[in-house]
Amino acid sequence: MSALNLGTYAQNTWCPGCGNFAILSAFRMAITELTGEGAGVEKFALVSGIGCHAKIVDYINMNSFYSIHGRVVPVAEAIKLASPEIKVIGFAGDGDAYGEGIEHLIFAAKRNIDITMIIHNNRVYGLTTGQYTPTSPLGFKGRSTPHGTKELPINPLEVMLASGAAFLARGTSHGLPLLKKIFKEAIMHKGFSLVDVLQVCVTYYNMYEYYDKRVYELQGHNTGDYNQALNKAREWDYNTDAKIALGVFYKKTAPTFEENFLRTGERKKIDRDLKVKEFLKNAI
Ligand SMILES: Cc1ncc(C[n+]2csc(CCOP(=O)(O)OP(=O)(O)O)c2C)c(N)n1
Ligand code: SF4
Ligand SMILES: [Mg+2]
Repeated sequence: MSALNLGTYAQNTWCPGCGNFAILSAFRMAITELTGEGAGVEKFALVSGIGCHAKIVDYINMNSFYSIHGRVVPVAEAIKLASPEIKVIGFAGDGDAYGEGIEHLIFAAKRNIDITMIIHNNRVYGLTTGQYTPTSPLGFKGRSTPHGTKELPINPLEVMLASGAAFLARGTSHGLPLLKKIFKEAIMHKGFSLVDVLQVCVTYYNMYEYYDKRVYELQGHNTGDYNQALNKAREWDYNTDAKIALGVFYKKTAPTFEENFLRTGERKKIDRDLKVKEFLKNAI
C-alpha cells in the first residue's frame, strides 16, 4: 500500500494553500511507513473534532470517528480503554483542543493515557470564519475582535509540560519531512503524546512568512530534561518575534493510565472469580 492508497473519494473542501494539506500528507506517509506499506492499518483509530481540521478524517481511508467540538480527547480515551491494543490518534484544532476542550487535554496528559493528539494550531477559528482562539496573539484582529484582542495568548507547550505530558513536539505545515518524522515518533511513544503543528490558515491568518523567518530545528537538545524542555517551550511565547524551535521538546517513560486501569480491572475479576468458586464450594 502506498501513501496514496490511504486516500478517499471525499471531495476536499480546504482552501487552496491551507496548511492542513501538509498535515494530511505527512500523516499518510507516517502511517504508510509505520505499517510497512499498509499492513495492520486496522490497528489504528482516528478521532477528530469540529473545524476545518476535523475534515481530515474524511480524507484518510482508516477507521475513524468524527466527534464534536472540544471532545476529541474523551472519545479517543474511550476507544483506548475499550480496546487498549488499538493506537488512537486524535486531530483537533487550537480552538477545539486549547479552548473548549482544554480540561480534557490537561487530564489526559495528567493521567498519561496512551493516545496521540495532533493539534492543527492555525491560531484562529477557521471553520467559523476567523474569530480569535487561545493562541491568537495580543491585538489579533478577527471577526469577533475587529479592534484587536485585549488578552495574551496561552503557550500550549508550557501548559502541556506542566500537566505531565509524556511526549511533546512542535512542527509546522511548511516542513513535511520533519512533520512526518515527529508524527511517527509521537505515535510510537507509549503514553500521552501531543504534536503542536503551526498550521497556516491562508484565509484568516496567513503566517507563512512569519514562521519561515523564525523556525529552526532543535539540535543537541536533551529531550529527557524537563527544565531544558520548559526553557525551549518558553523561548517563543506565541506573541513575540523570538525564534521558534521545532522538533521533539520532551519525552519520558511512565506507566500509562490504561495499564493501571486494567491491572485494577484484572484484580476485580480475580476477586470475583474467587468469590464465585467459594460460593460454589459452599453450595455443594
Ligand atoms: C460544542 C460546540 N461548540 C462550538 C461550536 C462552533 N464551532 C464549530 S467549529 C468552531 C471553531 C473551530 O476552530 P478550531 O478548533 O481552531 O478549528 P479550525 O476550524 O481552525 O481547524 C466552533 C467554535 C460547535 N460546533 N460545537
Ligand atoms: S479557512 Fe483556513 S484552516 Fe480552513 S480550510 Fe481555509 S485556509 Fe484552511
Ligand atoms: Mg483553528
